[in-house]
Amino acid sequence: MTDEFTLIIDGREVIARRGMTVMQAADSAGIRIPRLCYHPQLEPFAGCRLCVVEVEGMKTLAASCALPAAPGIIVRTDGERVTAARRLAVELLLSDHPADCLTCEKCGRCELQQYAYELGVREQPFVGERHYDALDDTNPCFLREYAKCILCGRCVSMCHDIVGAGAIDFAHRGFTCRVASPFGRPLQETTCVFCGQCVQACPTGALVERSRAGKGREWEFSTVRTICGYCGVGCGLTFYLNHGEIIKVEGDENNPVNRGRTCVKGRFGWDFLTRPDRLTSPLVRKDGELAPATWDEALQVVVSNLSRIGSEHGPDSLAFLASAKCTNEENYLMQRLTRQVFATNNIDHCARLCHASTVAGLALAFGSGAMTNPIADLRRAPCILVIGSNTSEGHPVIAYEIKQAARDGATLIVADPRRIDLCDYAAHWLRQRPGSDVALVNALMNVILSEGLADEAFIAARTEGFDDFRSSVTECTPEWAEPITGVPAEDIRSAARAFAGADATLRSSEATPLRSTRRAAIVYAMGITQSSHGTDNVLALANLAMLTGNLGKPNAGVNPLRGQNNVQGACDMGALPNVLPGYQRVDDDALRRKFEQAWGNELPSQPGLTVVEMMNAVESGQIRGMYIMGENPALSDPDICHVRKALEEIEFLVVQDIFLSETAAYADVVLPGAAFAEKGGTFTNTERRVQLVRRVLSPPGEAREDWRILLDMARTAGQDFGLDSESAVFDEMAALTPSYAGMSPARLDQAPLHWPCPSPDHAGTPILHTERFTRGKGLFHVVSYRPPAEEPDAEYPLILTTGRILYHFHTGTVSRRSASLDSLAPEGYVEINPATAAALAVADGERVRVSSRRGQIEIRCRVTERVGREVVFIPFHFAESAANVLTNAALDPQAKIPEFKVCAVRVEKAQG
Ligand SMILES: Nc1nc2c(c(=O)[nH]1)N[C@H]1C(S)=C(S)[C@@H](COP(=O)(O)OP(=O)(O)OC[C@H]3O[C@@H](n4cnc5c(=O)[nH]c(N)nc54)[C@H](O)[C@@H]3O)O[C@H]1N2
Ligand SMILES: Nc1nc2c(c(=O)[nH]1)N[C@H]1C(S)=C(S)[C@@H](COP(=O)(O)OP(=O)(O)OC[C@H]3O[C@@H](n4cnc5c(=O)[nH]c(N)nc54)[C@H](O)[C@@H]3O)O[C@H]1N2
Ligand SMILES: [Mo]
Repeated sequence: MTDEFTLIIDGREVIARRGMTVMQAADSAGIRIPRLCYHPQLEPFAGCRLCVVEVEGMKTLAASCALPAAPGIIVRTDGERVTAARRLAVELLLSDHPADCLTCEKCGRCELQQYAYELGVREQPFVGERHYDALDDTNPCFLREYAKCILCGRCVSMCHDIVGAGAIDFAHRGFTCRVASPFGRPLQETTCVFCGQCVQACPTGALVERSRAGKGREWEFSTVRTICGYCGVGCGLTFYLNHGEIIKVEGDENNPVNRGRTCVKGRFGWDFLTRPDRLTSPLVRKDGELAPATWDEALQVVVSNLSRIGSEHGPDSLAFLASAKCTNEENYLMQRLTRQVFATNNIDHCARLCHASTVAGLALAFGSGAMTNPIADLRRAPCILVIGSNTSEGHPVIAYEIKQAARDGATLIVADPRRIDLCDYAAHWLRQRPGSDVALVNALMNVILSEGLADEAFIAARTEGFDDFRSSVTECTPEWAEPITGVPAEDIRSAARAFAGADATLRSSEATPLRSTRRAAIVYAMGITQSSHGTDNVLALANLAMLTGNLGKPNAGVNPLRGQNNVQGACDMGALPNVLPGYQRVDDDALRRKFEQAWGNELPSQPGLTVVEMMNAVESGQIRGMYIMGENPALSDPDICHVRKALEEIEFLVVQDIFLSETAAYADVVLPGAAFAEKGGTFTNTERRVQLVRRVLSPPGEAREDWRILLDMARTAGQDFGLDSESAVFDEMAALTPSYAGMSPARLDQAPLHWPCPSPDHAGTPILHTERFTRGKGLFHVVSYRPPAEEPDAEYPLILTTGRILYHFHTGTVSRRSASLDSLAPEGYVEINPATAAALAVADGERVRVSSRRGQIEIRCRVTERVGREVVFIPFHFAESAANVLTNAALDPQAKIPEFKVCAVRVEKAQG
């Protein structure tokens, strides 16, 4: 290749590429140059002087981390002069460094200690004034001891350049220079998001995880690499253990998804695993109370009750909820148990509350409903539209990529009713009224069409249905959309131009050669899907991507961010009422027969009920027995007063969980499962990447892996599946699921793979629809704006929208049991705009009553500009102020997803 050249390092010929530094060239040749301030993910800081090298013809030594490699130069990385300079650098650092290596937490992993050892620096030769900063232990995640800080700047760069939090910086100059938060305030009072990237990057003992303190020396630890159990990003984590105890967690630098980064939950939110209130034995209700029982007894009680109900009232009187927290293997077994042993298709899971509209909408438009492009594509996308995704809180590690892209010149468009963190990086922020997305997106497309910005070639070659679609948006001018969405018409116009690549001012093609000005990626999540018109919203976004030719290519696509750690996998595994694994329809005789032959039973052919329909069917007496694995509908479903009534009334309920959840409290039998870190198997992340999960700990007490429980259950019911391990389950599943057919646990142990991966020699498919759509041509749909199911009126004048915060996960069963997460966000709240608060005469921090047609809660109010005047927001994580007491169970007609994002409420000052 033309941009390759050679240079000489330590007498060896080394091949380098244009743009490499001398340090990178040396690294690639296996020549190790010492370094302290350098970090491979960061811009060179060139402050520590440890990486100095001698270059022939240069008078002074040069910092190799910042020195461009050039053809023919002759470099020496060792020798007396270089060593003396390095030794001096280390001596100077040590002169102001506590010599407490023996008791320092980083002993054995401290890079300064290592270089002192290598360079033979035995004592502190310079005696002078020293820093004696007190230990700062004011935050729940990590300790800060700045006397040990060597000002390498890695933590500061991580915080600014990678995470975009900007919570710490260098303060003062000269001797008093130190890393500090603004005005030295506790980190909780800054923009810190407690991701801990600073801790992972720190080369000395200045930053140390709290959990690690006093727990042993680095060389005593063993490590296990696995995948995070929180959200759908699927970050690789490295667990450090000492004698079976978790000491700390770091981001796995070798995982291609996160490359060492994490959010606060992945890094610090794992202590729920060893809480004393974990379920450790099966419980069976006797005389009204849940009492410990043996596994044999519990399994017997479950099977005899479910079988009895099934034979008395028919198999469709039973319903099963699988779990997006569980592995692919477990979800595969759950649907096999449901269909084969209990002979019903009444199986569903939380994807119904989440991306059911994505699965339905994208299947209609493209033929398959998943993220079209990999996460890494966002980093080089010239334009990104984030609509209805609070990425910084829901998918933080993806937000790091988006923020870096924006800093590098990508045009970020945010469409969200709330002023979310990403608005700070956005060139355009469209604050639409909740529930008005179809009007907004149709208006964007109206502008693109009327200004001639559509990708005609793509439309002609790759799509159908365009003409009807085109005429359907001719009336949808920005002026038409303005009163519906609340977004000024001119803002819609400029965002549309930006999305279609017609604002070519910002691009820096030099720095990012992959960029083409016409590409744009769409990122969306619950703001789009959780609507009674969720499928229409998704179809509108699919139209927008096709209209601008943004499919089947890098740095573009329609990217629904999947929520739970394995919600993509639970859908792939057929934990859905209408499809078997691999989206093979239950009512397609040929496909169903394939499974009947493999399993040896006849299978039901009628699609079953969805989550909310199941709860309604309990009320009407149609569903009498229910088996819930790893879901907490008593808190997560809409209109929970109604759900709880159903759970109370149901004849027989089994809950398989790791804690006694709000739902488990209603159960007749509770089965103790194992958490993500206590089992093997696979998770499929939001970008369709299938990754191996590895066991870090043993399940507590008598708790069992969910897959084992499901196999035991089938056996108790007289059907031995003949499977005895996670990998045996995977192999059976892969043989029946074309998109996973080329995968095996052994292959995944080498590297994760994106589905579809149809054969063992197939490399996986990071980008979908490159040559053709799954359905052949992409299909444009006509979608018209319709208002939400419930609109504000005189009695309930405000719009409630609900969602997430960074520190908690869903119903809080795990995150609220993590000491650090709980301490960072101990209480629920309602966000109210200052003008609205003033009109209601409520002040920040006061308790208010929020009521809807379904119920009322009391909650503290947070007065903030994040929401507009007519909108209030409540995070749904807090059982004591549960948002879902208020929400509306109105469903999207196609996807059956409930309208979590819009209902009408009233807010009043709480009495007394
Ligand atoms: N910390 C944390 N992370 C999580 C989770 C968690 O519980 N906690 N859950 C995971 C799961 S399962 C999921 S599904 C994802 C969800 O991730 P997100 O979808 O990003 O999270 P939400 O907070 O539900 O809502 C996203 C945004 O939708 C906006 N919104 C509200 N109404 C509308 C509307 O009508 N239109 C538009 N366009 N936007 C609207 C809200 O203001 C909010 O900013 O997060 C995953 N990650
Ligand atoms: N108001 C409102 N409501 C919402 C939403 C919203 O935005 N607003 N979002 C909706 C969305 S997108 C989703 S995905 C749902 C989530 O709804 P759910 O899935 O019901 O919520 P989770 O709290 O994640 O429940 C998971 C349960 O599994 C247990 N668990 C964890 N790991 C394991 C395991 O390995 N094995 C077993 N057996 N159990 C385990 C946990 O203790 C917990 O009880 O909530 C929905 N509800
Ligand atoms: Mo979700």
